[in-house]
Amino acid sequence: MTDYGSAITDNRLRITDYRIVCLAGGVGGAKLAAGLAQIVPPQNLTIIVNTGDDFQHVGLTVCPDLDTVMYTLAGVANPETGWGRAGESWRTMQTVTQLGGPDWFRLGDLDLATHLTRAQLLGEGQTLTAVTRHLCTHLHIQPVILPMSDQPAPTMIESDDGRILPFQTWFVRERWQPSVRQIILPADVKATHAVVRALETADIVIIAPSNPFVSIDPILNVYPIRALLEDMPQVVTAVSPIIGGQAVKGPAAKMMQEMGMEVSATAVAAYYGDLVDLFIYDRQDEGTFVGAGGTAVALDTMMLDGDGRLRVAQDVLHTSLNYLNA
Ligand code: FO1
Repeated sequence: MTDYGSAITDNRLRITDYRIVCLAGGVGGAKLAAGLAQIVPPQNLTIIVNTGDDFQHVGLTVCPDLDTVMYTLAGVANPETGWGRAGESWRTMQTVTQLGGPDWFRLGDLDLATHLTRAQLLGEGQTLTAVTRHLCTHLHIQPVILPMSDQPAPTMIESDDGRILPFQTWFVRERWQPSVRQIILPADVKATHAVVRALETADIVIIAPSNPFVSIDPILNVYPIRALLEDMPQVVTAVSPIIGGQAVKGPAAKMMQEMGMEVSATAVAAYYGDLVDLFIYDRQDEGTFVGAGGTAVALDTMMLDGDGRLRVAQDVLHTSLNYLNA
């Protein structure tokens, strides 16, 4: 059995020669993307981001996962919350609340500048892809960040009491407490040409340790992304978001319980199935992990700080390159 987890043994395998695509949702995806951006030349790194969490709020188009990835790569993300911007103030929305506006979704003053700029450019007829490129240019972000689609693709949550909730209503307003009966993804959402081209020319596709159900599935649900990964001649690597039976952040573990799944890296590997060539899980689960048929490698996958993000990105890339060139 090849030890894919070892450091690069063959110095012909230079990361800089490979095109990397990362599928990412919110915080976990943004952290790995930030680590990859420190290693992979910008022209060889594309991050495809979930837009199923996007919604209209106070007349603005809010794109939480795009913004979390952008802010993290720009080094301006709020480290406490994991979303929005660092050094934030809240005066505008506090005043909106005093004027009778909604108070359940906290938009900071600096963050509002992003939503205002996005709303203005969308209003001029620019696509979400073009608007994201505009924002990335002004945030001095070099890797390409792509929304999975330029069409709205709202993720809805069916709660166990039969309500169909818009994602942010479930996630923020109701603090992801309503038990999830199922996740409802839109039909007929198409990927942009830029997304298709990035996947068709990728050497390695990395599914980040984001929530498989509300961050990764909404991306795979966009036509023809899942088919492109299934037909991909190169390697598709997934990183488990579940470590030691827990989600590092967010509702993934609670959702797995509510949907009758075992809360484990093993269950995530089985859920992704043969879409994934290489499944990376945390060393904490080495004793209990049971593979799903593909290749699985245990690494230290905790990304607690900048160094952690760099280390995990390096290890995931090296493991993927070893697999690709085995
Ligand atoms: N999450 C919360 O739990 N409470 C909030 O008030 C909140 C505001 C917010 C504003 C901008 C933004 O980009 C994200 C925000 N989030 C908030 C997080 C957001 O709901 C999640 O990041 C994603 O939708 C799931 O990853």
